[in-house]
Amino acid sequence: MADSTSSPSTDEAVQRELQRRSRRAFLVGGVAALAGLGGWRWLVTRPAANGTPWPLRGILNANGQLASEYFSNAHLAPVFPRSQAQEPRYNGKVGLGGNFDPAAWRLRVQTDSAGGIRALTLADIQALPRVEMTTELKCIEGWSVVVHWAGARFADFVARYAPAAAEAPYTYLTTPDQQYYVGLDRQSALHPQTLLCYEMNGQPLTLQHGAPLRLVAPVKYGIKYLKRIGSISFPTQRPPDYWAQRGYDWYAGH
Ligand SMILES: Nc1nc2c(c(=O)[nH]1)N[C@H]1C(S)=C(S)[C@@H](COP(=O)(O)O)O[C@H]1N2
Ligand SMILES: [Mo]
Repeated sequence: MADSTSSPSTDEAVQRELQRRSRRAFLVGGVAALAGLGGWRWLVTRPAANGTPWPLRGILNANGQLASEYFSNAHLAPVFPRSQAQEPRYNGKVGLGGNFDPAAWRLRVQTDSAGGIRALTLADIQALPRVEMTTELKCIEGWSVVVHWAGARFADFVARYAPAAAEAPYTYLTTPDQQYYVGLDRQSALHPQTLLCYEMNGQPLTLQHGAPLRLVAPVKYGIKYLKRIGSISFPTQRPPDYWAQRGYDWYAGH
């Protein structure tokens, strides 16, 4: 592609180049331009602007609405200083009813394609490497809030407890009563910022916010942050999704 021979060498040049293109042409051309700049190894060693290497940040800004599988796990959502973290509103309570006892809770995990199920405790999840991050929870209703989370990477959970699932094309999570359910593509599930969270803003999760365990996926809208996870499985077909069935985009990336 012609563009790859004239690699833009400054942030401004990249911006100008991006603006020159149509959105569709850009998605393809932008990736080619990055390849021309020397590929991902170069990209990820660039100084971060707002938590994301600057060439990619520019692209995300210019192209924020396109869910880009192209960027794979090099697409990181912005991170914020912990001091900016706030208490999110209690939003969405589907599947949070009933007489729920977090102490008796078990996470049911599909461990293999033959239908094997394993019941895990919160201690099992907390035994995985602990990750903390301060990211923005964005609701499709139009509000957003910066929150500090602690939990385990979903990718680490898969590697430890469902190794065969690492190659499964989809992940499916439901509340214990199966009233709320979320489907994720494999790349989003294994994304380094996708966490199984047990703490919010330095405190154990409250019931309203999904105790004892919820999903947090900053590359997605809040509709995917399933609270009170009851089961996790790894289907080969695209699973249903509560909000996708009500007209929202199945991927719900941003
Ligand atoms: N079980 C369950 N999880 C859910 C929802 C829900 O209705 N039920 N709503 C989602 C939506 S739309 C958002 S924006 C976030 C809000 O999380 P919060 O209540 O911790 O702010 O939870 C998500 N997870
Ligand atoms: Mo939401």
